[in-house]
Amino acid sequence: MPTKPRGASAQETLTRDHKRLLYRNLVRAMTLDRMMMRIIRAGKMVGFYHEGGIALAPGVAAGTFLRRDDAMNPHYRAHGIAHMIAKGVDIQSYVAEHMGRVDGCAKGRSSFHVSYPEDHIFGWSANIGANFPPCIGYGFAARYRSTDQVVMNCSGDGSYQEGRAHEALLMTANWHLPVIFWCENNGIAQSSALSDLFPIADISRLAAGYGIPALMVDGQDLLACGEAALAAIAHARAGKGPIFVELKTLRSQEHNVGGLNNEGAHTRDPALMQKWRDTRDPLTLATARLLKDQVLTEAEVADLQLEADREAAAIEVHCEASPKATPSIDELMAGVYAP
Ligand SMILES: Cc1ncc(C[n+]2csc(CCOP(=O)(O)OP(=O)(O)O)c2C)c(N)n1
Repeated sequence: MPTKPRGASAQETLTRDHKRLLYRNLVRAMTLDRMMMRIIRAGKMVGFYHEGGIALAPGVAAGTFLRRDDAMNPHYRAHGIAHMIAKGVDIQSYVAEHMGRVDGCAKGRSSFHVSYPEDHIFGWSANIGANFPPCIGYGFAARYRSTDQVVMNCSGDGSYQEGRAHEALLMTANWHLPVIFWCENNGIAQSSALSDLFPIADISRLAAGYGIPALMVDGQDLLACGEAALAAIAHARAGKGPIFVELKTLRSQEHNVGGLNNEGAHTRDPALMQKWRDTRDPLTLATARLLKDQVLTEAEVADLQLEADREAAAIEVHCEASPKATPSIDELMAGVYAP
């Protein structure tokens, strides 16, 4: 059993349909992540991009089993593509936004600082840790209104250096709020190794200090991530308060493309990153497992990849055809709040 519970009682089992859905979402997420890399390298993207690479299984699992009315803060890696595809967001408007087109979800004005209120995805920012205070509010609102909504609060290990993270752990625990702390721990925060930033290797051990139960899973194992998501959602939805899930994953490329820390500035050994790509790719691992367990056939695997390739190609064509955003000053100011 890849999921190692620590104080968390909820255990859920994935059905055959769950496994097929997780797999399809991972194929789509990894295919669209590669498309985003093609677009930025072709100079067609506004702003920059943080490639997901082989770290997208946690994001897929985080979104796949949520209801539309559950709140989610996606992790910024791959700009939340995995999380949002899995939750059911119209990803075409997201790609158009990155390309500065009028069909974008914010009419091409925001790069990756977006929100999808109708999907209960609250706006997120490049400010690491900014997600924590709103997740307390969403959790409080769910409890105050006596709904069974949950809050999926995704972020990396780097965010847990922020005081706001610890305030959120304390307040959600104290008030028994339905918040899932989904920590995608890739062992590095931009260019700083986890071992230089934390006295402990397992971030989920922080949860015990706040009386919050925790799970720790292999983030390269899609099914383990899926089981953890089911268990965490069941826990929060049942009114048992917050839960912490740490997913140990891998960043097999540099921090971002298009910004200061762009390609060519190596912070990790390129040979090690290649080794991870060769041996720890979550899609390769999930394909082998699901074929062996006869959950999928070779023909279905090929069809799902073809479907994802077609989806990516259609999105790219649509976004290229969408007019470039050239907002007037009045339009630009319309969405700005200044006290
Ligand atoms: C408040 C704040 N401090 C610093 C930064 C610069 N910064 C951008 S990404 C990042 C690392 C975040 O770490 P993690 O969430 O683990 O993401 P990873 O790099 O592993 O994808 C930092 C420090 C920032 N964006 N916001």
